[in-house]
Amino acid sequence: MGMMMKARRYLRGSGRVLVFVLVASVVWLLFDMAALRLSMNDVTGQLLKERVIRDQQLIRQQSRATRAGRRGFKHPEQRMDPAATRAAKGPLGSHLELAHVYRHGGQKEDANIHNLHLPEGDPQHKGEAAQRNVPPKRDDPPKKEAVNLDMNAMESEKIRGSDGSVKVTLPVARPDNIKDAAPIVTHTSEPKTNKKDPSGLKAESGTDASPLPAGEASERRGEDARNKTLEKPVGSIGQGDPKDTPGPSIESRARQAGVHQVLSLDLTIAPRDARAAGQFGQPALVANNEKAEVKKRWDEGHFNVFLSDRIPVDRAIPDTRPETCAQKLVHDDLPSTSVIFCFVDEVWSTLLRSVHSVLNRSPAHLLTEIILVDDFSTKDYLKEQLDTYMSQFPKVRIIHLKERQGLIRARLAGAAVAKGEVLTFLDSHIECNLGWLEPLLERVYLDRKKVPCPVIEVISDKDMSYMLVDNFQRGIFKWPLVFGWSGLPEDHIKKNNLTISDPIRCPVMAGGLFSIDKKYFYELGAYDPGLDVWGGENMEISFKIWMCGGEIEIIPCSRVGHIFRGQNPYKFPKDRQRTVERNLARVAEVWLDEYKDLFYGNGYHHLLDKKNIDIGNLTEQIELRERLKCKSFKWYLDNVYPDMKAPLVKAEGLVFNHGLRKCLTLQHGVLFFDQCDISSKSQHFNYTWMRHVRQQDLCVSPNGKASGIALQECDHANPAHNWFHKSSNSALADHLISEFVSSHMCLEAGPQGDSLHLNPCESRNAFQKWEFTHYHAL
Ligand code: UD2
Ligand code: MN
Repeated sequence: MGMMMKARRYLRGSGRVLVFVLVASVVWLLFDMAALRLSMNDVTGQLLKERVIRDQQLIRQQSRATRAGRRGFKHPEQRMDPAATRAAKGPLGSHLELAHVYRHGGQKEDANIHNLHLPEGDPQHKGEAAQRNVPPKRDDPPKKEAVNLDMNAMESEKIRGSDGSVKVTLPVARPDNIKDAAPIVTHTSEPKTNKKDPSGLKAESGTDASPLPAGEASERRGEDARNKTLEKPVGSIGQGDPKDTPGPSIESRARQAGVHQVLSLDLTIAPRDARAAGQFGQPALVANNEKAEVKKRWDEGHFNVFLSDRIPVDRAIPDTRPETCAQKLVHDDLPSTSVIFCFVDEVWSTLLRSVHSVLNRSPAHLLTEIILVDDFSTKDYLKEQLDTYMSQFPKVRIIHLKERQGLIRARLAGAAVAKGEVLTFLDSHIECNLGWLEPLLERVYLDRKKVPCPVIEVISDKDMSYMLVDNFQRGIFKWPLVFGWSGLPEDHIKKNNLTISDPIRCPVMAGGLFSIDKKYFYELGAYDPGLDVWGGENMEISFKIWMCGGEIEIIPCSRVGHIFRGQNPYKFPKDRQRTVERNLARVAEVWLDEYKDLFYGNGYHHLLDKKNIDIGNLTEQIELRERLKCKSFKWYLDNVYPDMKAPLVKAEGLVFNHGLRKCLTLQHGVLFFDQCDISSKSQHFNYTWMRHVRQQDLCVSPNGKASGIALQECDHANPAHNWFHKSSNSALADHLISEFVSSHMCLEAGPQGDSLHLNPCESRNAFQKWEFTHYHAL
């Protein structure tokens, strides 16, 4: 009782306050401790989280490193290592001599040029080299890699969430495509519902086109659009070219449209017969007792047709893209494309494999249609049998041309009926690789005047294996308009900080594989329809694109394999060589301006005599160039292909005579000798690609009578104006040998310096030795 009283007393007045403060302090202390514990938890949590993320990154890095090392097929990031960008030096195959090609005309070998060896001065073979423009192959042996790629192909699709975590989803393939041993017939990328949905947009919400689980896709895309616009879209990857820096318009387009990671679609991801020949792009083997059959069937396509027929038409191939490609962003509203294949007498299995690779590895909503243009093939299987087979794919349309048009006009026929916003041309013996289409369309989307080409990889003509090619390769040409591949100069890569996945500006395209905005294609006047059958059209479209405001690029994240053949497996309606050189002459006349001399002067002199060739009417092509206000060829060389050496003359300056020790002088229409004076215009002569020794319009030439020399107005068709000089390493290299007379006659100065005549050539005669001040191309 007393205790209670005491307590009550304490709880009265100031005592009450004291107790309250005490209790409050205790409670406060307790709270504080709890809070401390909470925040401790927070800190440890944060630390833990960071460690987990770090570990995750480490694991990811390690697995990437081991994968790259193990597989070898992927591009290691070793662009600073010159060996990585240098082409394989070895031969591609036993009968293919991959070497430095452009040796004609005594030019130095260019270690960066990869093509086939051309016999010197034999233009007939030049077309052949152009045909077999096999890109430089990587050293990596394909066999080992292919096996590992299999494992990679089976790997689940990884999607990076907005929180940076990596989510693993199911493989992209639809369940019905994973079934073992399903017949090829059912293996189509065309969902049945597509028949009812001609818009082809159905895939947007389904699992077909999206690597995300159904339902999540559209949601996630919206999220991507909001969160990822700050990241570089594919198209913004720079290469030191101001055009490639994303301007505000692209940024705002990105914000409006939304972006997503490139869809790495592949319906062959779970091949039904993993042990099938050539599966995963591995080399297929031929037994000894089958070799005769291989040989017998070779000429049907000028590659191993026997093996091609044995390999599944929907085989899997290794994903050879650089590592970063799968993470690249592309826009949600890319334009859709018509894929156009032209063919004449294509091998059945190769044609089918080409078509299946497009169906299986393209997002359905971006593929308007596939147009097959049969260029009046002679094979029966390319008629009804083909129509029947393709009828199961609603997107495939076939045009049978009524007469042979050649690939150029066949492509035009395909383009004329195409409904897609973009045209994508492909050869009929290719295999499109994973994620090949979106990176191409992205470039067109960013700028309709960009003409993107995939990296062309090599499908071996012998064992049908899928082979990786060197990084940083671009398409170039050498005179006389011979296509080839060349590695980007190392300092250019360094200066512009290029990575292996950045688009590469290309002076010319190989020709067979590219996407182009359809309207832009027609604005450019499409192809010159006067080009026949095969050859030269890649030069024409390349010059046209660059000179009339467009750009050609190779997109390393888009890869397509192609069978490079040793010979055209089809007949040419006219002589093959004449067809190709006629096409090239048309291109030279329309596009090369004064540089056409370099074309004719490097092995095509004979085309200058119009009696030898009818290149047809060029009026429309020349008018087109004027109408489009295209830039000059000089502009093209200076801006697009500055590393190309294109001197307008072979030599120039004073023409010094060794015996006389004086220089040739032309004054008031008279030729004589005088003391050499470098500043004297009357002593300045050019030695041209036409092999003229000329001052302005006047050419030094035999006067026809006796052995005298005269000045005549220069004429390309007159062989009397042509002189061989330094054309060989022979004892007559310093001489000026008349091309006009059959026996070797040389230009000789009279001993007193008062005459000039043609005399039989003598190697030691100093009065027959001449020297120009500057030699540009000898
Ligand atoms: C390359 C190009 C090719 C073309 C050619 C020059 C690549 C991979 N290939 O030679 O597309 O630019 O250089 O013209 O860049 N075809 C016809 N009708 C004909 C002749 C050919 O439809 O009269 C088809 C042929 O079936 C093939 C395509 O055109 O699908 C290209 O012919 P190619 O494969 O013989 O040319 P290629 O690869 O040697
Ligand atoms: Mn081809």
